[in-house]
Amino acid sequence: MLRPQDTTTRERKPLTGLWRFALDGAGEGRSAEWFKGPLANAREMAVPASFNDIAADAAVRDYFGDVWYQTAVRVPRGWDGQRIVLHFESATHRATAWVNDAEVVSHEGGYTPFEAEVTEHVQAGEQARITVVVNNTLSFQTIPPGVIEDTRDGKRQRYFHDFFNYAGLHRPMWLYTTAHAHLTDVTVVTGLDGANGTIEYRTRAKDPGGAEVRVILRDAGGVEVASGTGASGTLAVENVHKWAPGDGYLYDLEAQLVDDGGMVLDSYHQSVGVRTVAVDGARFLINGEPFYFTGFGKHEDLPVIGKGHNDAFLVHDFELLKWIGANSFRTSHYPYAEAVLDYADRQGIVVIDETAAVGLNMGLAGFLSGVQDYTTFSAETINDETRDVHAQAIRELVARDRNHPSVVLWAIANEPESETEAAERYFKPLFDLTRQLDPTRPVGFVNFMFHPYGKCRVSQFGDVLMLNRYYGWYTQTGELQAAELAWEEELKGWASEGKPIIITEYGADTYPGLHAVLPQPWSEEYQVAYLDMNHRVFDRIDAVVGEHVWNFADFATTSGIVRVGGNKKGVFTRDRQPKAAAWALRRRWRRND
Ligand code: GCB
Repeated sequence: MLRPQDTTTRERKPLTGLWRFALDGAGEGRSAEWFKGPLANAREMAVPASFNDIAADAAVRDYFGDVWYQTAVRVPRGWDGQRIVLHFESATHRATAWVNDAEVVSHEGGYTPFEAEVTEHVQAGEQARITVVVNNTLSFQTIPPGVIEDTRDGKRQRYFHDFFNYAGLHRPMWLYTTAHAHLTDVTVVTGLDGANGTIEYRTRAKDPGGAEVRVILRDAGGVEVASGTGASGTLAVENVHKWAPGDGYLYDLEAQLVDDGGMVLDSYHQSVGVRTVAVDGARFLINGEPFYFTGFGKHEDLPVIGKGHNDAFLVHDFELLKWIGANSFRTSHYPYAEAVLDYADRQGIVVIDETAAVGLNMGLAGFLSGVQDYTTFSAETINDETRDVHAQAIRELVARDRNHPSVVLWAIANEPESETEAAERYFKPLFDLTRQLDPTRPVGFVNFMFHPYGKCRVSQFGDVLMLNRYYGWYTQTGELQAAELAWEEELKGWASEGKPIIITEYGADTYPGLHAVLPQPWSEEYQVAYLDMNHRVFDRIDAVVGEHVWNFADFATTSGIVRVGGNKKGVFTRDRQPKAAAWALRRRWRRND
């Protein structure tokens, strides 16, 4: 699937704005065919946004089940004779859409795009009614998983991850056109040979007839530097300007479908950053040079709009990354909006790209939200069907993000159970699948502190070890010396495996404005002392090739006695004000500036 764009042959129209919106608590909308007319009893709802915090209403915030969105759009007059497509950048966690009375598409999974051709259901110049039913329920067969439990107060959605289950239409939606003969896919793989670069490209097309593919590569100044013909091929660039951390240099590859008469039927632009990624022993190499990750696990999480994409915060967050000296982040715990990856490409920020497979660990469940006891992997809980859904989530992530130079590593799950044979059986095929889909990037998963060195049975499959550790917070709380000893001991064990280690999470909840002369947990001083302790350990172990503090900013979670107004491990508050730790990190990460 190609992302909608405006080119000489394609046009798009955003479907963002205020939509009609209704909860469907009784679950009757589908059988009552609510899509067949104006939604009754609807309120207005912003798109893109999570619906949960927009209404000041607990019934909306904690709702699970079907919600309905509807808008009317006038199809541009000039679109007659074109192929017209309805495109969703995401719908969390699943959706079905109708155009006028016709059902056009359904999709499972809350963070990847989907689309449907709607040419035969709309008419240029006329209005079309678009209705979408979005469902946010989580079960043991969804990624991420969850469960509905009976309580004295009725049914409740529980889940096993530590962030609020924001839902809705979080990202932009589009109507767009292509010609009937059109490109359906463009893939690029880049290589380096000394000062020269190579770009292998592959294209696919639908109904091309006799048309042929032509590609033109232009540099950032728009000057043509290479060209080729054929559905696939390799372009060479002499004295290539590499994409590198801190230098988001991009070429533009224009792929065209050209008919016998030389007419361009379709034109699509793919940005290309020429770089290589490799693991060599315990080193992580970008362009053949050792790379050390500094940065954060983040969230898509904002006041009012929840996981709604917002360009102002996108730019602001990257400014803060630069201010603090971060060169990278992880898309914890789901694929982020495509605009985020595009921006990371342009800014030269490195990304660890993660699926939404978070919370496949019943050991954690009770701790976070007091849910009942379950076995993680069993016929009734996480099973083969879940793995199929997980595999599909990996396929869609790789298909969506494989052309981004910023993405250097796939994280196929966060903190799953990994000590058991069942876990080993569950994960082995998913690692194989990821490597088959993308042989050019290392693959890993993020290991949980209670499946430590010597016990984990899944890390054997990873090219890189990614560890989340909270010595001095969840264990040895307030006892940083004891934490330092225990942490170094475990890390030395991992280092003996000879793989690069990225500390994908370490952090301490910190209430902004709480101070203590003798650093006490929750104070700003403790967060600084805790990070210093971690850094002393990392600096003593060569195999550590990265440090991602948990978290960039405070974020919303479910209620629980371990959370005070959400998770407070942010180095910035939820509204992006620095805690003392932000200044301390800036001193460490920018010490060579
Ligand atoms: C973790 C999880 C993350 C949590 C964090 C915490 O290990 O990966 O989702 O928010 O710990 O703060 O407990």
